[in-house]
Amino acid sequence: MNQLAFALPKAELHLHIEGTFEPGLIFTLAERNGVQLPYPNVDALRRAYAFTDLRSFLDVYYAAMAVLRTERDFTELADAYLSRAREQGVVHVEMFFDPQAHTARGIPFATVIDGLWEAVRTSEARFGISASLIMCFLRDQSEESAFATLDEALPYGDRIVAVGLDSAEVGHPPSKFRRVFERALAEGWKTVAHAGEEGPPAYVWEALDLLRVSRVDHGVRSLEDPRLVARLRDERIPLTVCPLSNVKLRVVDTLADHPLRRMLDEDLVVTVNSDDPAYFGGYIGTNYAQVAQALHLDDAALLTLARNSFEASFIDVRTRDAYL
Ligand code: ES4
Ligand code: ZN
Repeated sequence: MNQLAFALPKAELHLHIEGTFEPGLIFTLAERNGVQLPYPNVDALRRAYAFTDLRSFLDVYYAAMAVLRTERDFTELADAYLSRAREQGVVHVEMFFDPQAHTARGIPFATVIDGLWEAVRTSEARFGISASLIMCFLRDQSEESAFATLDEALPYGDRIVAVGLDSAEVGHPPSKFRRVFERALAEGWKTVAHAGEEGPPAYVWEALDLLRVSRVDHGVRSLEDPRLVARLRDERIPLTVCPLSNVKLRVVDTLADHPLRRMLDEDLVVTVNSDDPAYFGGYIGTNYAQVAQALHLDDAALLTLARNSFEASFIDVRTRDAYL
């Protein structure tokens, strides 16, 4: 076991809090809230984790969320993650949440953000992990729905560090949300976007040029475009790569085929993250350990990944420099 992979202090920058929902907690909340899941028990749910692509994962991911109903549910979800993250070396986390996946089911925006915020605001004191929230728009929903979500978030502006873009990528290019992101930037939020996971390099260009992203989530397909690689390197635009996710969703065949080492060799500001760890086979320390083994990364490479995570983070500059 690679001790350094777990012990290294690191920032987790690509984590969907709804993707940390473990089967045990899913069924506890289903029972407490009287919600019937389409799976009879934990074993049946786990058998549904044989994904063939992003869409097949998202179907299960959104189904499980149906049991999240109260402010307390959202607090317990985030607490369950935060209370375990330190053993993975996490000292800072910027967590995504998907408000539209909840408001579309009739859960008020305030329930979601108040519940998550209760965990996030007390995380540093309780667990020694600074935490912040990135609000994602679902790209397979309309621009109008994204604008409505942005409006609902305005009263909570200072609880949100950035806005992002996630869910089914192909057919929903960043350009669809150019005007939403312009408004978010005008409101003072930073921007990020999933791009180049299943979608082409053109989507990464759009995320940079139209959405003005501070970093690219996934971005692994950027390697298909040498001009894009040069741009990412020259402007030191970070990529939040999620190796175990890429294997589970068949973006790559095996970890040994993962482009992470090539990305490091190209001097890209690449980071390693866990995406939806309850579904993809491991949290961030496990991601570090498994890529180290599969790609023969030495301790210096792991250190580079951890340093990159702080450079790529939205931690305020003086706190961040202490980690670098
Ligand atoms: C996601 Cl792996 C991934 N890709 C896109 N959207 C997502 N939402 C949660 N996990
Ligand atoms: Zn993701």
